[in-house]
Amino acid sequence: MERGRLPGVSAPEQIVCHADMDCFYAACERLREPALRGEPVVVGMGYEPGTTNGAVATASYEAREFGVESAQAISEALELLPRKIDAARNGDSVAEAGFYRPVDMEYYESVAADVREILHEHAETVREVSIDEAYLDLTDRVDWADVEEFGRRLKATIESEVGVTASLGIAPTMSAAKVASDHDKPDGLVVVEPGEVRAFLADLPVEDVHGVGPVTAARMRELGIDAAGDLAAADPATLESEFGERGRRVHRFARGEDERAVEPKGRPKSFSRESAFHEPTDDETAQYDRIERLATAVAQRAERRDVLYQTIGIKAVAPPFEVRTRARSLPGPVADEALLQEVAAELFGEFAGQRLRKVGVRVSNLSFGADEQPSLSAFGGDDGEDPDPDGQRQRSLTEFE
Ligand code: DCP
Ligand code: MG
Repeated sequence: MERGRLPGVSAPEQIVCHADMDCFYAACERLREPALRGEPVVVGMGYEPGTTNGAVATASYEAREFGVESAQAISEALELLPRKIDAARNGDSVAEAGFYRPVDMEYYESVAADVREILHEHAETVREVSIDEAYLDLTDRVDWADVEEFGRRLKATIESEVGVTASLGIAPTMSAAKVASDHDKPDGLVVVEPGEVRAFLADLPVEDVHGVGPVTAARMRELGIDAAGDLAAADPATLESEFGERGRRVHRFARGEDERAVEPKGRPKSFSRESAFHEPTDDETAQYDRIERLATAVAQRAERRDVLYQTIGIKAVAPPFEVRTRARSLPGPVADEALLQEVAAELFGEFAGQRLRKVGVRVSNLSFGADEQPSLSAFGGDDGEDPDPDGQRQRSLTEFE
Protein backbone atom coordinates (compact mmCIF):
# COMPACT_ATOMS: atom_id res chain seq x y z
CA MET A 1 0.00 0.00 0.00
CA GLU A 2 1.27 3.44 -0.89
CA ARG A 3 2.09 5.46 2.19
CA GLY A 4 -0.71 7.86 3.00
CA ARG A 5 -3.21 6.09 0.80
CA LEU A 6 -6.15 4.39 2.37
CA PRO A 7 -7.59 1.13 1.18
CA GLY A 8 -10.65 1.81 -0.87
CA VAL A 9 -9.97 5.51 -1.08
CA SER A 10 -8.36 6.40 -4.35
CA ALA A 11 -5.80 9.18 -4.51
CA PRO A 12 -7.62 12.43 -3.93
CA GLU A 13 -9.02 13.48 -7.26
CA GLN A 14 -7.72 16.93 -7.69
CA ILE A 15 -7.55 19.36 -10.51
CA VAL A 16 -4.42 21.39 -9.89
CA CYS A 17 -3.34 24.41 -11.86
CA HIS A 18 0.23 25.65 -11.57
CA ALA A 19 0.68 29.23 -12.71
CA ASP A 20 4.10 30.72 -13.38
CA MET A 21 4.59 34.14 -14.93
CA ASP A 22 6.89 34.36 -17.91
CA CYS A 23 10.28 36.06 -17.38
CA PHE A 24 8.59 37.84 -14.53
CA TYR A 25 10.97 40.68 -13.58
CA ALA A 26 11.59 41.42 -17.26
CA ALA A 27 7.84 41.36 -17.92
CA CYS A 28 7.37 43.90 -15.10
CA GLU A 29 10.04 46.15 -16.58
CA ARG A 30 8.28 46.00 -19.93
CA LEU A 31 5.02 46.92 -18.33
CA ARG A 32 6.30 50.31 -17.26
CA GLU A 33 8.63 50.74 -20.21
CA PRO A 34 6.85 49.52 -23.33
CA ALA A 35 9.90 50.31 -25.47
CA LEU A 36 11.45 47.14 -24.03
CA ARG A 37 8.77 44.92 -25.57
CA GLY A 38 10.19 42.48 -28.05
CA GLU A 39 13.73 43.40 -27.00
CA PRO A 40 16.33 41.33 -25.20
CA VAL A 41 16.09 42.52 -21.58
CA VAL A 42 18.35 41.47 -18.75
CA VAL A 43 17.35 42.14 -15.15
CA GLY A 44 19.87 41.74 -12.38
CA MET A 45 21.42 43.16 -9.32
CA GLY A 46 24.70 44.74 -8.37
CA TYR A 47 26.04 45.48 -11.83
CA GLU A 48 28.27 48.48 -12.46
CA PRO A 49 29.29 49.13 -16.06
CA GLY A 50 32.86 48.08 -16.69
CA THR A 51 32.87 45.58 -13.82
CA THR A 52 32.04 41.91 -13.58
CA ASN A 53 29.85 42.38 -10.52
CA GLY A 54 26.27 41.31 -10.47
CA ALA A 55 24.29 38.29 -11.57
CA VAL A 56 21.32 37.90 -13.87
CA ALA A 57 17.99 37.45 -12.05
CA THR A 58 16.07 36.87 -15.24
CA ALA A 59 16.10 37.67 -18.92
CA SER A 60 13.41 38.11 -21.53
CA TYR A 61 12.94 35.20 -23.93
CA GLU A 62 14.55 37.29 -26.67
CA ALA A 63 17.69 37.55 -24.51
CA ARG A 64 17.56 33.84 -23.69
CA GLU A 65 17.89 33.09 -27.39
CA PHE A 66 21.35 34.59 -27.24
CA GLY A 67 22.31 32.28 -24.39
CA VAL A 68 21.54 34.54 -21.45
CA GLU A 69 20.43 32.66 -18.36
CA SER A 70 19.78 33.44 -14.73
CA ALA A 71 22.72 33.44 -12.32
CA GLN A 72 25.10 34.32 -15.18
CA ALA A 73 27.39 37.32 -14.65
CA ILE A 74 25.59 40.37 -16.01
CA SER A 75 28.70 41.57 -17.84
CA GLU A 76 28.85 38.20 -19.61
CA ALA A 77 25.14 38.29 -20.41
CA LEU A 78 25.34 41.75 -21.93
CA GLU A 79 28.27 40.69 -24.08
CA LEU A 80 26.05 38.04 -25.64
CA LEU A 81 23.41 40.50 -26.73
CA PRO A 82 23.32 42.46 -29.95
CA ARG A 83 23.52 46.15 -29.18
CA LYS A 84 20.91 48.58 -30.36
CA ILE A 85 23.63 51.16 -29.96
CA ASP A 86 27.18 50.31 -30.69
CA ALA A 87 28.19 51.02 -27.14
CA ALA A 88 31.90 51.18 -27.76
CA ARG A 89 31.67 53.52 -30.75
CA ASN A 90 29.29 55.93 -29.08
CA GLY A 91 31.17 55.84 -25.86
CA ASP A 92 28.01 54.61 -24.15
CA SER A 93 28.27 51.95 -21.52
CA VAL A 94 26.71 48.59 -22.15
CA ALA A 95 24.18 49.30 -19.43
CA GLU A 96 23.06 52.32 -21.38
CA ALA A 97 22.58 50.24 -24.50
CA GLY A 98 19.06 49.75 -23.26
CA PHE A 99 18.93 46.13 -22.25
CA TYR A 100 19.88 46.01 -18.59
CA ARG A 101 17.53 46.99 -15.79
CA PRO A 102 18.38 46.70 -12.09
CA VAL A 103 16.06 44.70 -9.84
CA ASP A 104 13.26 46.75 -8.30
CA MET A 105 11.58 44.37 -5.86
CA GLU A 106 9.03 46.82 -4.55
CA TYR A 107 7.64 47.33 -8.01
CA TYR A 108 7.66 43.60 -8.87
CA GLU A 109 5.85 42.86 -5.59
CA SER A 110 3.11 45.29 -6.54
CA VAL A 111 2.63 43.59 -9.91
CA ALA A 112 2.70 40.18 -8.20
CA ALA A 113 -0.01 41.33 -5.79
CA ASP A 114 -2.26 42.18 -8.75
CA VAL A 115 -1.66 38.74 -10.25
CA ARG A 116 -2.37 37.05 -6.91
CA GLU A 117 -5.66 38.85 -6.59
CA ILE A 118 -6.77 37.36 -9.89
CA LEU A 119 -5.54 33.90 -8.92
CA HIS A 120 -7.53 34.07 -5.68
CA GLU A 121 -10.63 35.07 -7.63
CA HIS A 122 -10.22 31.90 -9.68
CA ALA A 123 -9.82 29.35 -6.86
CA GLU A 124 -10.77 28.93 -3.22
CA THR A 125 -7.42 27.42 -2.34
CA VAL A 126 -4.24 28.98 -3.65
CA ARG A 127 -0.75 28.06 -2.57
CA GLU A 128 1.65 30.86 -3.29
CA VAL A 129 5.09 29.47 -3.90
CA SER A 130 7.19 32.42 -4.95
CA ILE A 131 6.72 35.91 -6.27
CA ASP A 132 5.47 34.70 -9.64
CA GLU A 133 4.25 31.19 -8.99
CA ALA A 134 1.27 29.53 -7.35
CA TYR A 135 -0.81 26.37 -7.28
CA LEU A 136 -4.59 26.62 -7.55
CA ASP A 137 -6.99 23.90 -6.50
CA LEU A 138 -9.65 23.88 -9.21
CA THR A 139 -11.31 20.66 -8.09
CA ASP A 140 -14.62 22.22 -7.17
CA ARG A 141 -14.49 24.91 -9.82
CA VAL A 142 -14.23 23.05 -13.10
CA ASP A 143 -14.57 19.70 -14.71
CA TRP A 144 -11.85 18.14 -16.86
CA ALA A 145 -13.93 18.92 -19.93
CA ASP A 146 -13.74 22.64 -19.10
CA VAL A 147 -10.20 23.08 -17.81
CA GLU A 148 -8.74 24.27 -21.06
CA GLU A 149 -11.34 26.99 -21.43
CA PHE A 150 -10.81 27.91 -17.77
CA GLY A 151 -7.07 28.16 -18.37
CA ARG A 152 -7.53 30.34 -21.43
CA ARG A 153 -9.78 32.70 -19.50
CA LEU A 154 -7.40 32.90 -16.54
CA LYS A 155 -4.48 33.68 -18.84
CA ALA A 156 -6.48 36.30 -20.71
CA THR A 157 -7.58 37.95 -17.45
CA ILE A 158 -4.03 38.19 -16.14
CA GLU A 159 -2.85 39.59 -19.45
CA SER A 160 -5.60 42.16 -19.82
CA GLU A 161 -5.82 43.26 -16.19
CA VAL A 162 -2.16 43.15 -15.19
CA GLY A 163 -0.28 43.10 -18.47
CA VAL A 164 2.06 40.16 -17.97
CA THR A 165 1.76 36.68 -19.45
CA ALA A 166 1.40 33.48 -17.47
CA SER A 167 2.13 29.89 -18.34
CA LEU A 168 -0.31 27.40 -16.87
CA GLY A 169 -0.11 23.68 -16.29
CA ILE A 170 -3.26 21.83 -15.31
CA ALA A 171 -2.96 18.26 -14.07
CA PRO A 172 -4.29 15.90 -11.40
CA THR A 173 -1.22 16.37 -9.17
CA MET A 174 0.89 19.31 -8.02
CA SER A 175 4.13 17.89 -9.37
CA ALA A 176 2.68 17.18 -12.81
CA ALA A 177 1.04 20.62 -12.96
CA LYS A 178 4.43 22.16 -12.21
CA VAL A 179 6.09 20.30 -15.06
CA ALA A 180 3.18 21.11 -17.36
CA SER A 181 3.37 24.86 -16.78
CA ASP A 182 7.03 24.77 -17.72
CA HIS A 183 6.46 22.61 -20.77
CA ASP A 184 5.35 25.23 -23.26
CA LYS A 185 6.75 28.48 -21.91
CA PRO A 186 6.24 31.35 -22.57
CA ASP A 187 2.48 31.92 -22.75
CA GLY A 188 1.84 28.19 -22.40
CA LEU A 189 -1.26 26.25 -21.46
CA VAL A 190 -0.70 22.54 -21.02
CA VAL A 191 -3.43 20.22 -19.75
CA VAL A 192 -2.49 16.74 -18.59
CA GLU A 193 -5.56 14.67 -17.86
CA PRO A 194 -5.81 11.94 -15.23
CA GLY A 195 -4.32 8.76 -16.56
CA GLU A 196 -2.03 10.64 -18.92
CA VAL A 197 0.52 11.89 -16.44
CA ARG A 198 3.00 9.08 -16.75
CA ALA A 199 2.88 9.11 -20.53
CA PHE A 200 3.26 12.89 -20.56
CA LEU A 201 6.38 12.69 -18.41
CA ALA A 202 7.93 9.57 -19.91
CA ASP A 203 10.09 11.13 -22.63
CA LEU A 204 11.09 14.26 -20.75
CA PRO A 205 14.66 14.52 -19.49
CA VAL A 206 14.93 13.35 -15.90
CA GLU A 207 15.72 16.82 -14.57
CA ASP A 208 12.27 17.94 -15.66
CA VAL A 209 10.75 15.77 -12.95
CA HIS A 210 9.74 17.98 -10.07
CA GLY A 211 12.36 17.74 -7.34
CA VAL A 212 15.23 16.47 -9.50
CA GLY A 213 18.00 19.06 -9.49
CA PRO A 214 21.14 19.12 -11.63
CA VAL A 215 23.29 17.19 -9.14
CA THR A 216 20.71 14.43 -8.74
CA ALA A 217 20.15 14.33 -12.51
CA ALA A 218 23.89 13.91 -13.19
CA ARG A 219 24.09 10.96 -10.79
CA MET A 220 20.93 9.45 -12.26
CA ARG A 221 22.46 9.63 -15.71
CA GLU A 222 25.46 7.67 -14.41
CA LEU A 223 22.94 5.04 -13.33
CA GLY A 224 21.40 4.99 -16.81
CA ILE A 225 18.37 7.03 -15.84
CA ASP A 226 18.09 9.64 -18.60
CA ALA A 227 14.39 10.21 -19.05
CA ALA A 228 11.53 10.56 -16.59
CA GLY A 229 10.25 7.24 -17.92
CA ASP A 230 13.51 5.56 -16.85
CA LEU A 231 13.07 7.02 -13.39
CA ALA A 232 9.47 5.77 -13.26
CA ALA A 233 10.67 2.27 -14.14
CA ALA A 234 13.67 2.26 -11.79
CA ASP A 235 13.77 0.15 -8.65
CA PRO A 236 12.58 2.31 -5.75
CA ALA A 237 14.85 0.51 -3.26
CA THR A 238 17.91 1.35 -5.38
CA LEU A 239 16.75 4.93 -5.66
CA GLU A 240 16.32 5.14 -1.93
CA SER A 241 19.76 3.80 -1.22
CA GLU A 242 21.28 6.30 -3.69
CA PHE A 243 19.19 9.37 -2.95
CA GLY A 244 17.40 8.68 0.33
CA GLU A 245 13.75 9.55 0.79
CA ARG A 246 14.10 12.06 -2.04
CA GLY A 247 14.76 9.15 -4.40
CA ARG A 248 11.48 7.52 -3.52
CA ARG A 249 9.66 10.78 -3.84
CA VAL A 250 10.90 11.66 -7.31
CA HIS A 251 10.25 8.07 -8.35
CA ARG A 252 6.62 8.56 -7.36
CA PHE A 253 6.46 11.91 -9.12
CA ALA A 254 7.84 10.35 -12.32
CA ARG A 255 5.04 7.77 -12.11
CA GLY A 256 2.44 10.47 -11.74
CA GLU A 257 1.91 9.67 -8.05
CA ASP A 258 1.71 12.65 -5.76
CA GLU A 259 -0.69 12.68 -2.87
CA ARG A 260 -0.15 16.25 -1.79
CA ALA A 261 -3.19 18.44 -1.59
CA VAL A 262 -2.95 22.09 -2.53
CA GLU A 263 -2.83 23.86 0.80
CA PRO A 264 -2.31 27.52 1.55
CA LYS A 265 1.10 28.45 2.83
CA GLY A 266 2.09 28.85 6.44
CA ARG A 267 0.54 26.99 9.32
CA PRO A 268 -2.51 25.20 8.02
CA LYS A 269 -5.83 26.58 9.17
CA SER A 270 -7.42 23.20 8.69
CA PHE A 271 -6.76 19.61 7.69
CA SER A 272 -9.09 18.00 5.23
CA ARG A 273 -9.44 14.98 3.06
CA GLU A 274 -11.97 14.46 0.35
CA SER A 275 -12.70 11.74 -2.07
CA ALA A 276 -14.91 11.36 -5.13
CA PHE A 277 -16.93 8.25 -5.77
CA HIS A 278 -16.17 6.38 -8.91
CA GLU A 279 -19.62 7.47 -10.03
CA PRO A 280 -22.15 9.64 -8.21
CA THR A 281 -23.96 7.45 -5.71
CA ASP A 282 -26.92 7.53 -3.31
CA ASP A 283 -25.76 4.41 -1.49
CA GLU A 284 -25.82 5.43 2.17
CA THR A 285 -23.58 2.64 3.35
CA ALA A 286 -20.90 3.51 0.84
CA GLN A 287 -21.21 7.17 1.77
CA TYR A 288 -20.93 6.63 5.53
CA ASP A 289 -18.09 4.23 4.95
CA ARG A 290 -16.21 6.85 2.96
CA ILE A 291 -16.85 9.52 5.60
CA GLU A 292 -15.46 7.22 8.26
CA ARG A 293 -12.30 6.50 6.31
CA LEU A 294 -11.73 10.14 5.54
CA ALA A 295 -12.25 11.01 9.22
CA THR A 296 -9.62 8.43 10.13
CA ALA A 297 -7.20 9.87 7.60
CA VAL A 298 -7.72 13.41 8.88
CA ALA A 299 -7.40 12.34 12.52
CA GLN A 300 -4.15 10.53 11.80
CA ARG A 301 -2.77 13.45 9.90
CA ALA A 302 -3.57 15.81 12.78
CA GLU A 303 -1.99 13.35 15.18
CA ARG A 304 1.21 13.17 13.16
CA ARG A 305 1.44 16.95 13.23
CA ASP A 306 0.66 17.03 16.95
CA VAL A 307 -2.38 19.18 16.33
CA LEU A 308 -5.61 19.48 18.28
CA TYR A 309 -8.85 20.51 16.60
CA GLN A 310 -11.99 22.07 17.94
CA THR A 311 -14.19 22.27 14.86
CA ILE A 312 -15.23 19.31 12.74
CA GLY A 313 -16.82 19.72 9.36
CA ILE A 314 -18.03 17.68 6.44
CA LYS A 315 -18.64 18.40 2.83
CA ALA A 316 -21.04 16.76 0.40
CA VAL A 317 -20.82 17.53 -3.29
CA ALA A 318 -23.83 16.79 -5.47
CA PRO A 319 -23.28 16.64 -9.21
CA PRO A 320 -22.10 18.65 -10.91
CA PHE A 321 -20.54 21.06 -8.37
CA GLU A 322 -23.09 21.74 -5.69
CA VAL A 323 -20.98 21.97 -2.58
CA ARG A 324 -22.66 21.74 0.83
CA THR A 325 -20.80 21.95 4.11
CA ARG A 326 -21.74 21.51 7.75
CA ALA A 327 -19.55 22.04 10.81
CA ARG A 328 -19.76 21.76 14.56
CA SER A 329 -17.50 23.20 17.22
CA LEU A 330 -16.68 21.21 20.33
CA PRO A 331 -16.36 22.71 23.82
CA GLY A 332 -12.57 22.37 23.69
CA PRO A 333 -9.72 21.23 21.43
CA VAL A 334 -9.33 17.45 20.99
CA ALA A 335 -7.36 14.87 19.07
CA ASP A 336 -9.81 12.00 19.10
CA GLU A 337 -10.27 9.76 16.09
CA ALA A 338 -13.45 8.07 17.36
CA LEU A 339 -15.06 11.39 18.23
CA LEU A 340 -14.11 12.82 14.86
CA GLN A 341 -15.71 9.83 13.11
CA GLU A 342 -18.84 10.13 15.21
CA VAL A 343 -19.34 13.88 14.73
CA ALA A 344 -18.55 13.67 11.02
CA ALA A 345 -21.12 10.89 10.57
CA GLU A 346 -23.73 12.89 12.50
CA LEU A 347 -23.15 15.99 10.42
CA PHE A 348 -23.25 13.93 7.26
CA GLY A 349 -26.64 12.46 8.23
CA GLU A 350 -28.38 15.41 6.64
CA PHE A 351 -27.05 14.43 3.21
CA ALA A 352 -26.85 10.66 3.49
CA GLY A 353 -28.75 8.88 0.75
CA GLN A 354 -28.68 11.85 -1.61
CA ARG A 355 -26.93 11.42 -4.92
CA LEU A 356 -23.39 12.62 -4.24
CA ARG A 357 -20.21 12.67 -6.28
CA LYS A 358 -17.82 13.55 -3.53
CA VAL A 359 -17.57 13.80 0.24
CA GLY A 360 -15.00 15.35 2.54
CA VAL A 361 -14.05 15.72 6.19
CA ARG A 362 -12.30 18.71 7.68
CA VAL A 363 -11.00 19.77 11.07
CA SER A 364 -10.25 23.39 11.84
CA ASN A 365 -9.79 25.76 14.73
CA LEU A 366 -6.43 24.09 15.28
CA SER A 367 -4.03 24.25 18.22
CA PHE A 368 -0.45 23.34 17.54
CA GLY A 369 1.56 21.30 20.04
CA ALA A 370 4.89 22.45 21.41
CA ASP A 371 6.69 19.99 19.14
CA GLU A 372 5.39 21.54 15.97
CA GLN A 373 8.42 22.49 13.93
CA PRO A 374 8.15 25.48 11.69
CA SER A 375 8.25 24.12 8.17
CA LEU A 376 10.82 25.36 5.72
CA SER A 377 8.12 27.49 4.17
CA ALA A 378 8.60 29.86 7.06
CA PHE A 379 12.10 30.46 5.70
CA GLY A 380 11.13 31.04 2.13
CA GLY A 381 11.17 27.46 0.94
CA ASP A 382 8.06 25.53 0.21
CA ASP A 383 6.78 22.04 -0.28
CA GLY A 384 5.08 22.71 -3.56
CA GLU A 385 8.18 24.16 -5.03
CA ASP A 386 11.50 22.61 -4.21
CA PRO A 387 14.02 25.34 -3.52
CA ASP A 388 16.73 22.79 -2.97
CA PRO A 389 16.12 19.84 -5.23
CA ASP A 390 19.44 18.22 -4.48
CA GLY A 391 18.76 18.12 -0.79
CA GLN A 392 21.56 20.30 0.47
CA ARG A 393 19.15 21.55 3.10
CA GLN A 394 17.33 19.35 5.57
CA ARG A 395 13.65 19.16 4.82
CA SER A 396 10.85 17.99 7.01
CA LEU A 397 9.24 14.79 5.77
CA THR A 398 5.86 15.93 6.96
CA GLU A 399 5.91 18.45 4.16
CA PHE A 400 5.41 15.63 1.72
CA GLU A 401 2.52 13.90 3.38
N1 DCP B 1 14.75 34.97 -9.89
C1 DCP B 1 15.97 35.41 -9.39
N2 DCP B 1 17.05 34.57 -9.40
C2 DCP B 1 16.95 33.32 -9.90
C3 DCP B 1 15.72 32.86 -10.41
C4 DCP B 1 14.64 33.72 -10.40
O1 DCP B 1 16.06 36.54 -8.94
N3 DCP B 1 18.02 32.51 -9.90
C5 DCP B 1 13.62 35.91 -9.94
C6 DCP B 1 13.54 36.58 -11.28
C7 DCP B 1 12.38 35.93 -11.97
C8 DCP B 1 11.49 35.52 -10.81
O2 DCP B 1 12.37 35.26 -9.73
O3 DCP B 1 11.74 36.82 -12.88
C9 DCP B 1 10.66 34.31 -11.12
O4 DCP B 1 11.46 33.16 -11.31
P1 DCP B 1 11.20 32.12 -12.45
O5 DCP B 1 12.08 30.97 -12.19
O6 DCP B 1 9.74 31.88 -12.60
O7 DCP B 1 11.78 32.82 -13.74
P2 DCP B 1 11.08 33.80 -14.75
O8 DCP B 1 9.68 34.11 -14.37
O9 DCP B 1 11.96 34.98 -14.91
O10 DCP B 1 11.14 33.00 -16.11
P3 DCP B 1 10.20 31.82 -16.61
O11 DCP B 1 9.49 32.38 -17.80
O12 DCP B 1 11.12 30.73 -16.96
O13 DCP B 1 9.26 31.50 -15.50
MG1 MG C 1 8.33 32.60 -13.92
